[in-house]
Amino acid sequence: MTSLTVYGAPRTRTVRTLWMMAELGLPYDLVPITTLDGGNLKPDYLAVNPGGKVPAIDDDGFVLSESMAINLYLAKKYGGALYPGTAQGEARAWQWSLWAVTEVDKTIIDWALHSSVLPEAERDAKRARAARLELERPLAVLDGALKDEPWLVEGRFTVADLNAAAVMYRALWMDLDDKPNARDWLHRCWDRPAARHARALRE
Ligand SMILES: N[C@@H](CCC(=O)N[C@@H](CS)C(=O)NCC(=O)O)C(=O)O
Repeated sequence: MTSLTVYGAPRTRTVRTLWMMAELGLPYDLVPITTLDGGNLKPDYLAVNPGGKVPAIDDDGFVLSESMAINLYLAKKYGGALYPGTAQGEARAWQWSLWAVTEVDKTIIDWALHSSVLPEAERDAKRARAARLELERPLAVLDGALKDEPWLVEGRFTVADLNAAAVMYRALWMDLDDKPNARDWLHRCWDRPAARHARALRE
């Protein structure tokens, strides 16, 4: 019996790992590491992830950080059909995961912070508008990829969808009416029972 530990807190990017864990239905321990009290920078946690960021996992002694890599690893090892079945499908899952963290992650958080999350006095409407504008191209790419397909890879829900939709969590509150394929896909992903569970932990 392997032992799996997740380090982090649901209100952070750890929610991406918690969603995957819920999809897998495996038992795991959650070690609460929060950035609010600086727990992520304490020596005990820096020994797990020297970068001091959450999430990280320990799978029976194999320690891994980076939310996208964690989910790709977990899906490949434990996920069955959650992991694409061909080399091309696998490469697409990497593509969408890297797309999500390089093209979307920071910008969508910036958009969320300055359009709704920060106290009103700290919001910068210009920054929110700039972030939304920057998201236009990646969102159009996503919308186009989903034009004739309900899922990103191999015609079924896989880690590619999970990773991309998890990074796009904040877009659940974005007006995507001009990107209906992306909008419907995002809600399809987050409507899954495992996603709802992770979201309930987060919210
Ligand atoms: N690329 C990393 C980013 C992780 C990340 O930035 N996590 C935030 C919490 S949401 C964190 O730990 N921040 C602490 C810090 O920057 O000191 C991933 O996807 O896992």
